[in-house]
Amino acid sequence: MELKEKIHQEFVKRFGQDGIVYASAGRINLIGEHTDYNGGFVFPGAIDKVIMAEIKPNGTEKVRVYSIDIDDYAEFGLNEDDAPTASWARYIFGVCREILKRGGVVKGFDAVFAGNVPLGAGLSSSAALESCFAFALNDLYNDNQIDKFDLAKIGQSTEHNYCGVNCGIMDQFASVFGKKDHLMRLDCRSMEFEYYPFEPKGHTLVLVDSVVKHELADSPYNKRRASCERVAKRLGLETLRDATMEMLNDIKSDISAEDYFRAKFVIEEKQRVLDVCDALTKGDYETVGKCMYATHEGLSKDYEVSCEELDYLNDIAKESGVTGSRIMGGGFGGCTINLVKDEILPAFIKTAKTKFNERYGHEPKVYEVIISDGAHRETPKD
Ligand code: GAF
Repeated sequence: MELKEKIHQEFVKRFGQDGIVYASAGRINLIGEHTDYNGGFVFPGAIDKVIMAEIKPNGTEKVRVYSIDIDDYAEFGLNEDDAPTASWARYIFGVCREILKRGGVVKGFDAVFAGNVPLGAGLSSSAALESCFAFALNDLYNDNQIDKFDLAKIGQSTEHNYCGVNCGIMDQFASVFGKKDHLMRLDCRSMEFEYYPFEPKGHTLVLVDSVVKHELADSPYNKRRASCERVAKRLGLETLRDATMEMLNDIKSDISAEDYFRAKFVIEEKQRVLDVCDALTKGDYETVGKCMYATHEGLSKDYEVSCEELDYLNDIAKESGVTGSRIMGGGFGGCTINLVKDEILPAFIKTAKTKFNERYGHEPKVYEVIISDGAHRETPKD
C-alpha cells in the first residue's frame, strides 16, 4: 500500500478524522563529510525516501503520536519535564520544545507517521523526522513565519538537546531545502548556499548499504567533533575552516597523533568539496570520482569512522571500475555512495552482492538515488 494511504488509514482508525499530511526527505551527500561542524562546505541533496506524517490539532495541550514502523504510541505534554522516554518520540518532543523556546507556537496535536528512509543507513532518517514535524508545526501553528534555516536549526538543536548527538547542520538543511534534481553546496559558516543541477550524464548514483548498525548517540561521533574543536582552539581559531596543513604541521608536536589526523582529514576534505563542485560543473566525473575515493581513504585511515564491511565495499567498487565510491554520512556503518557508469552498473551491483554475501553471509541492500524535494505539505489544508 502507498505510504500516504497506509498512514491515513491508521490515522482515521485511531483519531477518527482527517488530518493534514506532511513529508520530509532523507539525504545523500556527494562529498564533504564531517566538515559541517567545522565551518566547512558540504554538498548534499534530498532523496526520494521520506518520513511522512498525518497531523491534526486536537484542542488540548497534549501530543498523541503513533509510529507505524516502530508500532509504538506515545503521549506527552509540551513542558520541559514532560519528555517521553521512547527515543523516537524524543525527536518530536524536541522539535516542539525548540519551537517553543524560540517563541513559536505549538499546541496539542494527534499524529501518525511512517517512512521509507532506511534506518541506520546514514541517510538521516532522524533529520527527516525532525524536519517533517518542524515544517508541519510551522504550517499549522505559525503561519509559516519561522524561517527555513530556523526549521533546520530546530532539528539540529533537537539532536543536541534531546538525542545526545552533537551533529552539524547538513542533514536538517538538506531535508528542509532539498530540491528535485539539484545538489546544494552549503557554506556551513556563512550558511550561504547554491543549488547545482545534478543529472550526471551516463552515470548513476547508487547506495550500497552494508546493513551494519549505525548509531551516533554516545558514539565516537561526538569524540571526533571534540578532537576538531581542540585543534581549532589550539590554533586560536573558532573552527577548522581557516586552518591549513601548514598551520597544523606547526603544532603537530603539541597535539595528540589522533587529533592531528582528525584535523588533517577535515582540512583536506574542505578543499575536496570545492574541487568536486568545479569538476561537476565541467562534467568531469573522473575528478569527482577520484575525490570520492580520497574521501573514503581519509575517513577510513585518518578520521577512523569506517568499518571492515564498508572498506570491503569500497575495494569491490574500485576493482569493478566504479568512478567514485566512499562511505557516506557520519560513518560507523551504513552505506557507501557510488558514482557508477551506466554500462557497468548491473555488473557492479551483482559483484557487490555476491562478494559481500560470500564474506559476511548476507547481501548488502542497493538503492538507486533520485534527488528530490525536501520538506513539504502533501495535502491541501482545507
Ligand atoms: C551526521 C551528522 F548528523 C551531520 O551533521 C554530519 O556531521 C555527518 O554525520 C558527517 O558529515 O550525519
